[in-house]
Amino acid sequence: MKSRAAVAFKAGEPLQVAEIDVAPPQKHEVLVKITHTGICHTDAFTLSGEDPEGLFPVVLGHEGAGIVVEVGEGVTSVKPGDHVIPLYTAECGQCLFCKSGKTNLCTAVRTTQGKGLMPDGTSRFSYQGKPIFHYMGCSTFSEYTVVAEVSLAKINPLANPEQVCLLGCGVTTGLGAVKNTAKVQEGDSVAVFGLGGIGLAVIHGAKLAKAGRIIAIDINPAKFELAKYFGATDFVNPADFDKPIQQVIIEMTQWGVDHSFECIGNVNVMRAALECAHRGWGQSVVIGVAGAGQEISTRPFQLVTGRRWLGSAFGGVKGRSQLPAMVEDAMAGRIELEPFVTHTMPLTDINEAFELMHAGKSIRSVVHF
Ligand code: NAD
Ligand code: AHE
Ligand code: ZN
Repeated sequence: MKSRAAVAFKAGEPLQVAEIDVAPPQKHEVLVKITHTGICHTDAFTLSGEDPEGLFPVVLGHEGAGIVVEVGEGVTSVKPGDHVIPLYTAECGQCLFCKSGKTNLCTAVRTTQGKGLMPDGTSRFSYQGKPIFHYMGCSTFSEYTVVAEVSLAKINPLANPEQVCLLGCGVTTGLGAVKNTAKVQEGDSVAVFGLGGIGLAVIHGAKLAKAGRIIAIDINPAKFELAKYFGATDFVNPADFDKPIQQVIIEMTQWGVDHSFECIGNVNVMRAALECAHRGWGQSVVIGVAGAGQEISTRPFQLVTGRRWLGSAFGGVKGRSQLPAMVEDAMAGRIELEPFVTHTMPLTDINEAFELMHAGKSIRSVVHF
Protein backbone atom coordinates (compact mmCIF):
# COMPACT_ATOMS: atom_id res chain seq x y z
CA MET A 1 0.00 0.00 0.00
CA LYS A 2 1.00 3.64 -0.36
CA SER A 3 1.77 5.75 2.70
CA ARG A 4 2.66 9.36 3.30
CA ALA A 5 5.91 9.47 5.23
CA ALA A 6 8.73 11.81 6.22
CA VAL A 7 11.85 10.07 4.95
CA ALA A 8 15.40 10.78 6.13
CA PHE A 9 17.32 10.08 2.93
CA LYS A 10 20.67 11.31 4.25
CA ALA A 11 22.19 12.23 7.61
CA GLY A 12 22.15 15.94 8.32
CA GLU A 13 19.53 16.77 5.71
CA PRO A 14 15.91 17.78 6.30
CA LEU A 15 13.28 15.05 6.06
CA GLN A 16 11.41 14.72 2.77
CA VAL A 17 7.70 14.08 2.77
CA ALA A 18 7.12 11.39 0.15
CA GLU A 19 4.73 8.62 -0.77
CA ILE A 20 6.39 5.34 0.10
CA ASP A 21 5.32 1.73 -0.37
CA VAL A 22 4.48 -0.37 2.69
CA ALA A 23 4.35 -4.17 2.32
CA PRO A 24 1.75 -6.22 4.24
CA PRO A 25 2.51 -7.44 7.77
CA GLN A 26 4.21 -10.84 7.86
CA LYS A 27 4.04 -13.51 10.55
CA HIS A 28 3.81 -11.95 14.05
CA GLU A 29 3.73 -8.44 12.54
CA VAL A 30 1.08 -5.74 12.63
CA LEU A 31 0.18 -2.91 10.24
CA VAL A 32 -0.61 0.24 12.22
CA LYS A 33 -2.10 3.54 11.05
CA ILE A 34 -0.22 6.19 12.98
CA THR A 35 -2.45 9.12 13.87
CA HIS A 36 0.04 11.17 15.93
CA THR A 37 3.75 11.19 16.64
CA GLY A 38 5.92 13.23 18.94
CA ILE A 39 9.44 14.25 17.99
CA CYS A 40 12.09 13.23 20.52
CA HIS A 41 15.67 14.46 20.65
CA THR A 42 16.78 10.92 19.78
CA ASP A 43 15.18 11.33 16.32
CA ALA A 44 17.27 14.49 15.84
CA PHE A 45 20.34 12.69 17.18
CA THR A 46 19.99 9.89 14.63
CA LEU A 47 19.22 12.33 11.83
CA SER A 48 22.42 14.22 12.71
CA GLY A 49 24.53 11.16 11.86
CA GLU A 50 25.89 10.83 15.42
CA ASP A 51 24.08 7.55 16.18
CA PRO A 52 26.33 4.49 15.69
CA GLU A 53 23.18 2.55 14.76
CA GLY A 54 21.97 5.24 12.36
CA LEU A 55 21.14 3.94 8.88
CA PHE A 56 19.82 5.79 5.82
CA PRO A 57 17.44 6.10 4.06
CA VAL A 58 15.14 5.58 7.01
CA VAL A 59 11.69 6.41 8.35
CA LEU A 60 12.44 7.85 11.81
CA GLY A 61 9.99 8.38 14.70
CA HIS A 62 9.44 6.31 17.84
CA GLU A 63 6.92 8.29 19.94
CA GLY A 64 3.61 7.51 18.28
CA ALA A 65 0.02 6.45 18.76
CA GLY A 66 -2.16 4.68 16.24
CA ILE A 67 -4.76 2.11 15.31
CA VAL A 68 -4.25 -1.47 14.15
CA VAL A 69 -5.25 -1.91 10.49
CA GLU A 70 -4.20 -5.48 9.71
CA VAL A 71 -2.46 -8.32 11.51
CA GLY A 72 -0.08 -10.93 10.12
CA GLU A 73 -0.25 -14.67 10.67
CA GLY A 74 -0.10 -15.79 14.29
CA VAL A 75 -0.90 -12.41 15.86
CA THR A 76 -3.20 -12.90 18.84
CA SER A 77 -2.74 -9.95 21.21
CA VAL A 78 -4.17 -7.21 18.95
CA LYS A 79 -6.82 -6.99 16.23
CA PRO A 80 -7.87 -4.40 13.65
CA GLY A 81 -9.37 -1.34 15.35
CA ASP A 82 -7.32 -1.66 18.54
CA HIS A 83 -5.59 1.53 19.69
CA VAL A 84 -1.88 1.04 20.26
CA ILE A 85 1.41 2.67 21.15
CA PRO A 86 4.46 1.28 19.30
CA LEU A 87 7.32 0.27 21.59
CA TYR A 88 11.03 0.68 20.88
CA THR A 89 11.59 -1.54 23.90
CA ALA A 90 9.63 -4.69 23.05
CA GLU A 91 8.23 -7.04 25.68
CA CYS A 92 8.04 -10.69 24.59
CA GLY A 93 7.61 -12.09 28.10
CA GLN A 94 9.71 -15.12 27.09
CA CYS A 95 13.36 -14.06 26.82
CA LEU A 96 15.96 -14.21 29.58
CA PHE A 97 15.60 -10.48 30.16
CA CYS A 98 11.79 -10.41 30.28
CA LYS A 99 11.75 -13.38 32.64
CA SER A 100 14.46 -11.97 34.92
CA GLY A 101 12.12 -9.52 36.61
CA LYS A 102 15.15 -7.20 36.71
CA THR A 103 14.93 -5.22 33.47
CA ASN A 104 12.71 -4.04 30.62
CA LEU A 105 15.44 -4.66 28.04
CA CYS A 106 13.74 -7.45 26.06
CA THR A 107 15.95 -8.99 23.40
CA ALA A 108 13.27 -10.63 21.23
CA VAL A 109 13.65 -8.24 18.28
CA ARG A 110 16.53 -6.00 19.39
CA THR A 111 19.20 -7.32 16.99
CA THR A 112 17.23 -6.82 13.79
CA GLN A 113 15.69 -3.60 15.20
CA GLY A 114 19.22 -2.16 15.52
CA LYS A 115 19.83 -3.05 11.86
CA GLY A 116 16.71 -1.15 10.76
CA LEU A 117 14.93 -4.37 9.78
CA MET A 118 11.95 -6.46 10.77
CA PRO A 119 12.66 -9.68 12.73
CA ASP A 120 12.91 -11.73 9.49
CA GLY A 121 15.79 -9.50 8.37
CA THR A 122 13.91 -7.56 5.67
CA SER A 123 12.19 -4.18 5.40
CA ARG A 124 8.49 -3.49 4.77
CA PHE A 125 9.25 0.03 3.45
CA SER A 126 10.42 0.99 -0.03
CA TYR A 127 10.60 4.09 -2.20
CA GLN A 128 10.79 3.88 -5.99
CA GLY A 129 11.59 0.18 -5.64
CA LYS A 130 14.51 0.63 -3.21
CA PRO A 131 14.27 -0.48 0.43
CA ILE A 132 14.07 2.04 3.26
CA PHE A 133 15.15 1.16 6.80
CA HIS A 134 12.88 0.94 9.83
CA TYR A 135 13.83 2.85 13.00
CA MET A 136 13.81 1.63 16.59
CA GLY A 137 11.17 -0.92 15.63
CA CYS A 138 8.58 1.86 15.29
CA SER A 139 9.03 4.29 12.33
CA THR A 140 6.17 6.52 13.41
CA PHE A 141 6.95 9.21 10.80
CA SER A 142 4.90 7.14 8.33
CA GLU A 143 1.11 7.16 8.24
CA TYR A 144 1.23 3.37 7.90
CA THR A 145 3.97 1.39 9.61
CA VAL A 146 4.64 -2.28 10.30
CA VAL A 147 5.84 -3.34 13.75
CA ALA A 148 6.38 -6.63 15.54
CA GLU A 149 3.48 -7.81 17.68
CA VAL A 150 5.78 -7.79 20.73
CA SER A 151 6.41 -4.10 20.08
CA LEU A 152 2.82 -2.92 20.61
CA ALA A 153 1.04 -1.82 23.77
CA LYS A 154 -2.75 -2.00 23.47
CA ILE A 155 -4.31 1.03 25.13
CA ASN A 156 -7.70 2.48 26.04
CA PRO A 157 -9.35 3.61 22.76
CA LEU A 158 -10.77 6.68 24.50
CA ALA A 159 -7.32 8.09 25.28
CA ASN A 160 -6.35 11.31 23.48
CA PRO A 161 -3.72 10.18 20.92
CA GLU A 162 -2.29 13.69 20.54
CA GLN A 163 -1.19 13.43 24.17
CA VAL A 164 -0.66 9.73 24.91
CA CYS A 165 1.77 9.39 21.99
CA LEU A 166 4.24 11.05 24.39
CA LEU A 167 4.02 7.92 26.55
CA GLY A 168 5.71 6.13 23.63
CA CYS A 169 8.97 7.70 24.78
CA GLY A 170 9.60 11.02 26.51
CA VAL A 171 7.17 11.17 29.39
CA THR A 172 7.39 7.46 30.20
CA THR A 173 11.19 7.65 30.16
CA GLY A 174 11.31 10.50 32.67
CA LEU A 175 8.59 9.19 34.98
CA GLY A 176 10.01 5.66 34.86
CA ALA A 177 13.59 6.73 35.53
CA VAL A 178 12.38 8.31 38.78
CA LYS A 179 10.15 5.45 39.86
CA ASN A 180 11.85 2.32 38.52
CA THR A 181 15.52 3.25 38.18
CA ALA A 182 16.28 5.76 40.94
CA LYS A 183 13.31 4.77 43.14
CA VAL A 184 13.02 8.30 44.54
CA GLN A 185 11.46 8.39 48.01
CA GLU A 186 9.46 11.04 49.87
CA GLY A 187 11.66 13.94 50.94
CA ASP A 188 14.63 13.01 48.71
CA SER A 189 16.55 15.76 46.94
CA VAL A 190 16.81 15.66 43.16
CA ALA A 191 18.82 17.52 40.50
CA VAL A 192 17.67 17.42 36.89
CA PHE A 193 20.12 18.40 34.13
CA GLY A 194 18.32 19.38 30.91
CA LEU A 195 14.69 20.49 30.86
CA GLY A 196 13.36 19.12 27.59
CA GLY A 197 10.58 16.56 27.45
CA ILE A 198 12.66 14.04 29.39
CA GLY A 199 13.89 16.37 32.12
CA LEU A 200 10.44 17.85 32.70
CA ALA A 201 9.00 14.35 32.95
CA VAL A 202 11.66 13.55 35.57
CA ILE A 203 10.52 16.62 37.52
CA HIS A 204 6.88 15.54 37.16
CA GLY A 205 7.85 12.08 38.45
CA ALA A 206 9.91 13.48 41.31
CA LYS A 207 6.98 15.62 42.44
CA LEU A 208 4.64 12.61 42.23
CA ALA A 209 7.16 10.70 44.40
CA LYS A 210 6.94 13.59 46.91
CA ALA A 211 10.60 14.49 46.53
CA GLY A 212 11.75 17.41 48.69
CA ARG A 213 14.02 19.78 46.87
CA ILE A 214 13.94 19.51 43.05
CA ILE A 215 16.74 21.48 41.38
CA ALA A 216 16.14 22.23 37.68
CA ILE A 217 19.25 22.97 35.59
CA ASP A 218 19.35 24.26 32.03
CA ILE A 219 21.39 26.70 29.93
CA ASN A 220 18.12 27.94 28.43
CA PRO A 221 16.27 29.84 31.18
CA ALA A 222 13.09 29.82 29.09
CA LYS A 223 12.68 26.23 30.29
CA PHE A 224 12.34 27.20 33.95
CA GLU A 225 8.67 28.21 33.75
CA LEU A 226 7.43 24.72 32.90
CA ALA A 227 9.93 23.19 35.33
CA LYS A 228 8.33 25.30 38.06
CA TYR A 229 4.87 24.25 36.92
CA PHE A 230 5.83 20.58 37.29
CA GLY A 231 7.24 21.13 40.79
CA ALA A 232 10.88 22.23 40.61
CA THR A 233 11.89 24.26 43.67
CA ASP A 234 15.26 25.67 42.54
CA PHE A 235 16.47 26.89 39.14
CA VAL A 236 20.08 26.97 38.02
CA ASN A 237 21.56 28.28 34.78
CA PRO A 238 25.18 27.03 34.55
CA ALA A 239 25.99 30.08 32.43
CA ASP A 240 25.46 32.28 35.51
CA PHE A 241 28.45 30.71 37.31
CA ASP A 242 32.18 30.68 36.67
CA LYS A 243 32.73 27.43 38.56
CA PRO A 244 31.86 23.81 37.77
CA ILE A 245 28.13 23.18 38.03
CA GLN A 246 28.66 20.20 40.37
CA GLN A 247 30.32 22.57 42.82
CA VAL A 248 27.34 24.92 42.59
CA ILE A 249 24.90 22.10 43.38
CA ILE A 250 27.04 20.80 46.27
CA GLU A 251 27.23 24.29 47.76
CA MET A 252 23.44 24.60 47.49
CA THR A 253 22.87 21.27 49.27
CA GLN A 254 25.93 20.86 51.56
CA TRP A 255 26.71 17.26 50.53
CA GLY A 256 25.02 16.94 47.14
CA VAL A 257 21.67 15.51 46.05
CA ASP A 258 20.18 12.08 46.70
CA HIS A 259 19.44 11.63 43.00
CA SER A 260 20.61 13.36 39.84
CA PHE A 261 19.40 12.79 36.27
CA GLU A 262 21.25 13.64 33.06
CA CYS A 263 18.63 14.40 30.39
CA ILE A 264 20.82 15.98 27.70
CA GLY A 265 23.27 13.50 26.17
CA ASN A 266 26.40 15.50 27.11
CA VAL A 267 29.18 13.38 28.63
CA ASN A 268 30.64 16.35 30.52
CA VAL A 269 27.27 16.99 32.14
CA MET A 270 27.00 13.27 32.93
CA ARG A 271 30.19 13.65 34.94
CA ALA A 272 28.89 16.76 36.68
CA ALA A 273 25.64 14.97 37.50
CA LEU A 274 27.51 12.06 39.08
CA GLU A 275 29.80 14.35 41.04
CA CYS A 276 26.94 16.40 42.53
CA ALA A 277 25.43 13.24 44.02
CA HIS A 278 25.53 12.93 47.81
CA ARG A 279 28.65 11.44 49.41
CA GLY A 280 27.89 7.96 50.73
CA TRP A 281 24.64 7.22 48.86
CA GLY A 282 23.84 9.66 46.08
CA GLN A 283 23.05 8.17 42.72
CA SER A 284 23.08 9.56 39.21
CA VAL A 285 20.95 8.27 36.35
CA VAL A 286 22.17 8.66 32.77
CA ILE A 287 19.19 9.08 30.44
CA GLY A 288 20.72 11.23 27.69
CA VAL A 289 22.12 9.54 24.60
CA ALA A 290 25.67 10.60 23.70
CA GLY A 291 27.19 10.65 20.24
CA ALA A 292 29.28 7.94 18.56
CA GLY A 293 32.64 7.36 20.21
CA GLN A 294 32.00 9.48 23.30
CA GLU A 295 32.82 8.13 26.74
CA ILE A 296 32.12 9.10 30.34
CA SER A 297 34.79 9.53 32.99
CA THR A 298 35.22 10.53 36.62
CA ARG A 299 37.71 9.97 39.42
CA PRO A 300 37.09 6.45 40.78
CA PHE A 301 37.14 8.13 44.22
CA GLN A 302 33.66 9.47 43.39
CA LEU A 303 32.40 5.88 43.41
CA VAL A 304 34.65 4.71 46.24
CA THR A 305 32.96 7.35 48.38
CA GLY A 306 29.55 5.89 47.77
CA ARG A 307 28.09 7.49 44.66
CA ARG A 308 26.41 5.18 42.17
CA TRP A 309 26.17 5.63 38.42
CA LEU A 310 23.05 4.17 36.79
CA GLY A 311 21.38 4.27 33.40
CA SER A 312 17.79 4.02 32.22
CA ALA A 313 16.18 3.02 28.91
CA PHE A 314 12.47 3.83 28.46
CA GLY A 315 12.41 4.46 32.20
CA GLY A 316 12.71 0.75 32.93
CA VAL A 317 9.07 0.42 31.87
CA LYS A 318 7.81 -2.86 30.37
CA GLY A 319 5.67 -1.52 27.58
CA ARG A 320 3.02 -4.13 27.01
CA SER A 321 2.31 -4.87 30.66
CA GLN A 322 2.80 -1.42 32.19
CA LEU A 323 2.06 1.24 29.55
CA PRO A 324 -1.74 0.64 29.40
CA ALA A 325 -2.00 1.58 33.10
CA MET A 326 0.05 4.72 32.50
CA VAL A 327 -2.41 5.68 29.76
CA GLU A 328 -5.21 5.24 32.33
CA ASP A 329 -3.24 7.43 34.75
CA ALA A 330 -3.01 10.11 32.06
CA MET A 331 -6.74 9.87 31.34
CA ALA A 332 -7.47 10.26 35.05
CA GLY A 333 -5.16 13.28 35.31
CA ARG A 334 -2.63 11.54 37.58
CA ILE A 335 -0.05 11.94 34.82
CA GLU A 336 -0.17 15.33 33.07
CA LEU A 337 0.60 15.29 29.36
CA GLU A 338 -0.97 18.45 27.98
CA PRO A 339 1.76 20.88 29.13
CA PHE A 340 4.39 18.85 27.25
CA VAL A 341 2.65 19.43 23.91
CA THR A 342 3.87 22.91 23.03
CA HIS A 343 3.33 22.64 19.27
CA THR A 344 1.20 20.60 16.85
CA MET A 345 1.55 20.45 13.08
CA PRO A 346 0.70 18.40 10.01
CA LEU A 347 3.25 15.96 8.56
CA THR A 348 4.18 18.45 5.84
CA ASP A 349 5.63 20.77 8.52
CA ILE A 350 7.66 18.12 10.36
CA ASN A 351 11.00 19.82 9.69
CA GLU A 352 9.70 22.82 11.64
CA ALA A 353 9.43 20.53 14.67
CA PHE A 354 13.17 19.82 14.44
CA GLU A 355 13.92 23.53 14.03
CA LEU A 356 11.84 24.40 17.11
CA MET A 357 13.67 21.74 19.13
CA HIS A 358 17.11 22.96 18.09
CA ALA A 359 16.09 26.57 18.81
CA GLY A 360 14.99 25.55 22.33
CA LYS A 361 11.46 26.79 21.62
CA SER A 362 9.51 23.56 22.03
CA ILE A 363 9.15 20.79 24.57
CA ARG A 364 7.28 18.39 22.35
CA SER A 365 5.95 19.00 18.87
CA VAL A 366 3.27 16.50 17.91
CA VAL A 367 2.72 15.74 14.23
CA HIS A 368 -0.70 14.60 13.07
CA PHE A 369 -1.29 12.72 9.82
P1 NAD B 1 15.56 18.26 24.38
O1 NAD B 1 16.45 18.73 23.29
O2 NAD B 1 14.12 18.58 24.29
O3 NAD B 1 16.07 18.81 25.79
C1 NAD B 1 17.42 18.91 26.15
C2 NAD B 1 17.58 20.09 27.11
O4 NAD B 1 18.94 20.12 27.56
C3 NAD B 1 17.31 21.45 26.49
O5 NAD B 1 16.38 22.17 27.28
C4 NAD B 1 18.67 22.14 26.47
O6 NAD B 1 18.59 23.54 26.62
C5 NAD B 1 19.33 21.48 27.66
N1 NAD B 1 20.81 21.52 27.62
C6 NAD B 1 21.63 21.36 26.55
N2 NAD B 1 22.92 21.45 26.95
C7 NAD B 1 22.91 21.69 28.28
C8 NAD B 1 23.93 21.87 29.26
N3 NAD B 1 25.22 21.82 28.94
N4 NAD B 1 23.57 22.08 30.55
C9 NAD B 1 22.25 22.13 30.90
N5 NAD B 1 21.23 21.97 30.00
C10 NAD B 1 21.57 21.74 28.72
O7 NAD B 1 15.78 16.66 24.48
P2 NAD B 1 14.83 15.52 25.06
O8 NAD B 1 13.91 15.05 24.00
O9 NAD B 1 14.30 15.95 26.38
O10 NAD B 1 15.93 14.35 25.25
C11 NAD B 1 16.96 14.50 26.18
C12 NAD B 1 17.99 13.40 26.03
O11 NAD B 1 17.42 12.15 26.43
C13 NAD B 1 18.49 13.17 24.60
O12 NAD B 1 19.86 12.82 24.65
C14 NAD B 1 17.67 11.98 24.14
O13 NAD B 1 18.32 11.29 23.09
C15 NAD B 1 17.62 11.18 25.42
N6 NAD B 1 16.56 10.19 25.57
C16 NAD B 1 16.88 9.02 26.18
C17 NAD B 1 15.91 8.08 26.43
C18 NAD B 1 16.24 6.81 27.14
O14 NAD B 1 15.41 5.90 27.15
N7 NAD B 1 17.40 6.69 27.74
C19 NAD B 1 14.59 8.33 26.02
C20 NAD B 1 14.30 9.54 25.40
C21 NAD B 1 15.29 10.47 25.18
N1 AHE C 1 21.53 3.78 19.01
C1 AHE C 1 22.35 4.31 20.09
C2 AHE C 1 21.71 4.05 21.43
C3 AHE C 1 20.51 4.88 21.59
C4 AHE C 1 19.85 4.63 22.95
O1 AHE C 1 20.52 4.52 23.97
N2 AHE C 1 18.54 4.53 22.90
C5 AHE C 1 17.75 4.42 24.10
C6 AHE C 1 16.41 4.96 23.79
S1 AHE C 1 16.43 6.65 23.34
C7 AHE C 1 14.82 6.98 23.09
O2 AHE C 1 14.64 8.27 22.78
C8 AHE C 1 17.52 2.96 24.49
O3 AHE C 1 16.46 2.55 24.88
N3 AHE C 1 18.55 2.18 24.45
C9 AHE C 1 18.47 0.77 24.71
C10 AHE C 1 18.42 0.01 23.42
O4 AHE C 1 18.26 -1.20 23.47
O5 AHE C 1 18.52 0.67 22.37
C11 AHE C 1 23.74 3.73 20.07
O6 AHE C 1 24.59 4.24 20.82
O7 AHE C 1 23.96 2.75 19.32
ZN1 ZN D 1 12.79 9.14 22.45
